Amino acid sequence: MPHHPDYQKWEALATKLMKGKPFSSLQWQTPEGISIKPLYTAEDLEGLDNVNSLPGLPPYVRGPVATMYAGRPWTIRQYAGFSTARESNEFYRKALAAGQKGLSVAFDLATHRGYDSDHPRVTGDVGKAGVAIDSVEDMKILFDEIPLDQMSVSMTMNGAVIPILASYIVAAEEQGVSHEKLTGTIQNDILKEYLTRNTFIYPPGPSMRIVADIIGFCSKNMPRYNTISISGYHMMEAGANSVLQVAFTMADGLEYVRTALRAGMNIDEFAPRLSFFFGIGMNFFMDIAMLRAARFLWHRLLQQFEPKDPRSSILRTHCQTSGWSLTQQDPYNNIIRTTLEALTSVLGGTQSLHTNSFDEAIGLPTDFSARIARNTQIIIQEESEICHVIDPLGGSYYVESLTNSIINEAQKIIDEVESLGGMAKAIESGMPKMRIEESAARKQARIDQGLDVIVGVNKYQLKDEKIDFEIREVPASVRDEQVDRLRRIRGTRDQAAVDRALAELTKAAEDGGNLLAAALPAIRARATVGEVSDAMEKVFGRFVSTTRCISGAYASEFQATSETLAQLRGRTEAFLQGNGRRPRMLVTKMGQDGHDRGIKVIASAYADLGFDIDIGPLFQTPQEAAKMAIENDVHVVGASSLTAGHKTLVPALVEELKKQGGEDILVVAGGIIPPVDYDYLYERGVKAVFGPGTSVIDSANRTLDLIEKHLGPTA
Ligand code: MLC
Ligand code: 5AD
Repeated sequence: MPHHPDYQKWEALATKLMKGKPFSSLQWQTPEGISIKPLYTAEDLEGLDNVNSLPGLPPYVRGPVATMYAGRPWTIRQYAGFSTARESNEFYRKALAAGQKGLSVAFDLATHRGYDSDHPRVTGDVGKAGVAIDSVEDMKILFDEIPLDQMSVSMTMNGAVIPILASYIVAAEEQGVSHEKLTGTIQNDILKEYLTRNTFIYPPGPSMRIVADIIGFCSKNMPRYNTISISGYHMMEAGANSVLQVAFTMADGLEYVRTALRAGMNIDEFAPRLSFFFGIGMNFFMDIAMLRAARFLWHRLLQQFEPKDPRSSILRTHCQTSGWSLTQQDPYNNIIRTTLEALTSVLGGTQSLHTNSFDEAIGLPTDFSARIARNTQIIIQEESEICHVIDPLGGSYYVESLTNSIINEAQKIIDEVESLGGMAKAIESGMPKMRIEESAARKQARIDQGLDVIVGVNKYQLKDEKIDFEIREVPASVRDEQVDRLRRIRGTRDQAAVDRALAELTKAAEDGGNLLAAALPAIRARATVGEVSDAMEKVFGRFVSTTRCISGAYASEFQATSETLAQLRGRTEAFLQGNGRRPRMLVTKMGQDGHDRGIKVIASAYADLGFDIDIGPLFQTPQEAAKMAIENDVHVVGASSLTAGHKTLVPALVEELKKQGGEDILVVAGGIIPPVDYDYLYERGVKAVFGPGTSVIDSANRTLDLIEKHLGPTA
């Protein structure tokens, strides 16, 4: 019992207020499995080794730099990109003039997956979810009038990391900026792509070699450049709770360190330029503690490699507020959510921050929504006076205790991963993916029961939803522009020089030469992103992932008394009796969109509810999805789209079903689909659109209604 002199007095007062309910009923069990008490006192700090350090000194809990924001605030670094390089460049320059401090490039999915804009697999993706870059000519336009020796630029690129980083380096050369002056970050974190984000190109082995080649080239030639951004963000967005996020991110980090060591580098040559990236959700104190715990853990974990340079074990990080936590319903609420998450990031001591726009669940940021997102940070930085004191929550009974709990819980998971042989092996075993998907399914079940509140979605809903702001739409003509430019580039370059350089790159892929160094001449000669990717694919092949689905997690999170669950299970059982088989659905993601949290949750929840579920492999074309639906004899196809491909790919699926003799199969759609596009889809044969925030129970009931109506009365 706490030995505060007044503790018993407090307990007596509190017990009286409980009116007979046990005091323990005020304890809250977090999704991470941490038990939170209603009150923390000085006793909770006793014996904790994360308490009482100083910023800039080991174990760095209080921050990586001695003066932190008192000396220099975090970098306001908004992630952005859409349409052509010219349009994105204009957007960047306006943002910088309005107070943004660093750049962060979002590429389109065609670029991510190493396809030129004229490739037949990417017709629905060009310029949609980010900027289309086909060659160094596009890259030069992207940074037109932005001096690359002064501006730090982050590029979120993992799959096509060799041609993109090479294009950036060559664009800088052609600005007169030499390699050693470049400052910025390349994401270059391939492990989490196999786990969640899905923009891989090659199999894991060669991909890890690419990571090592980039770390090797940059640590020699670009000393100010961060060679990797080890990312937990995408795991959080896929459903990981804070402990899972930090544990798997640390485990990924260890795998990269070992990869670089195996490639012959010395720990102090590269570790100071490893950087991190965390996603920040709505559990305010949890994620403040998560960032503090991450710094502690990284420092402790790095000691096994015996670094001599103190910078080698300092964790520096970028943070982004959670996109998943934002809603399509009552969307101005998102400004408040993002403000809270921004405060979490700042009180947790981030080095760089992206704040999401309030139209997140509807489309890409417009000038208006981007201004509010940016100003959220500027107001915290310049109006709130928060920056004057370093780690202001250091010493807080609750925050320190929570920091310690996260350290301990995360360490257990890191140990588990280590016992499987490290993160690469763990990913092969499927363990991290299953944990994340289970966490996502449980979260959805809590939301669907109203246990976790989302204002405007499962509580305080608006009767009348109106969108009274502009929505960004990228026109399909962007693809034509890119295709035109590609044709011009291919028509004016020295083709023999391109062929020679690409052959050299293929040779480097075969015989172990540094791939980034080998790609530079090809990019200088105007080889395209797709051609450079292909030159390596010849040797490495293209990776095809397998899709597995967890079961039981959604249903088990429901309270035993839940009638909604029982009612729906009764319906699917009755369907089975009446039709001789269960309602069967294929869930598919078409185009290059790999955001699969939605389909995974739908698949595992629907299966728990009594549906037969097929999951299509990632990156299906409409033709492939239709063929699979017909072969599997499904009643309905659920197409999920989060990256603006819905207007091309979903109607194409309806057409393909007709063409291939599957006109009896219904099509429903879900994901980030602006309500203004619903009618467009209905007119083209889509039977229902389930926007973000739809309860799975509701969508399952409505899907079953559609199937039953379509089949007519059963005998
Ligand atoms: C910092 N500095 C100080 C200081 N604080 N100097 C004196 N006093 C202080 N108080 C110095 C630093 O040492 C550094 O110099 C320089 O100032 C810049 O500070 P920084 O803290 O390193 O900030 P920054 O340059 O912004 O770098 C932050 C980072 C980096 C290390 C986290 O990796 C980064 O910018 N990451 C961004 C990643 C990103 O944008 N990702 C988007 C993903 S979106 P020096 O010389 O030491 O460097 C995504 C979505 C999706 O992934 O899925 O598509
Ligand atoms: N522009 C701005 N933000 C983007 N995001 C993704 N693509 C873009 C883009 N092109 C943000 C969203 C998303 C997260 C992964 O990154 O907030 O949820």
